[in-house]
Amino acid sequence: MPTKLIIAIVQDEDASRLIAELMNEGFSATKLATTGGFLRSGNTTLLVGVSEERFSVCLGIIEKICKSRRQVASSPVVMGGPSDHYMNYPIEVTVGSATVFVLSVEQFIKY
Ligand code: 2BA
Repeated sequence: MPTKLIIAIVQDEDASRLIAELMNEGFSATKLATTGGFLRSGNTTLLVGVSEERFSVCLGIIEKICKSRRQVASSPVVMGGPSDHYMNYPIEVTVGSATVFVLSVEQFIKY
């Protein structure tokens, strides 16, 4: 019975391996195709309902599989002057291995 909901935002490159490992270990997961607000590029959000006892196993798998990477993003800069001119310039950011939210499950119902 899931008592916690793990919402894990991971990089697309890690998503397939992560799902495969979670399935191997008997977890159920839902994969959502999502977009990061800052880079505006695709990432993957997984919803995983887990029991109290299996919670740390799931977190351990996420930590083991997901890797942080450097990515180049294009950031708009406002130029000076009377007109509203924008110029894009590349910036490098480190995208974390996984951003994880943990929520308590109030009810779990399957019809
Ligand atoms: P993005 O929003 O595309 O962000 C990608 C990376 O860009 C971030 O990696 C961070 O290194 C950098 N970044 C994000 N916002 C920034 C800002 N305002 N100024 C400068 N750099 C910024 P992570 O922090 O590892 O985040 C990876 C992805 O996880 C994010 O993709 C977003 O989809 C999600 N995320 C991270 N924190 C979140 C939060 N508090 N709420 C919801 N989603 C979050």
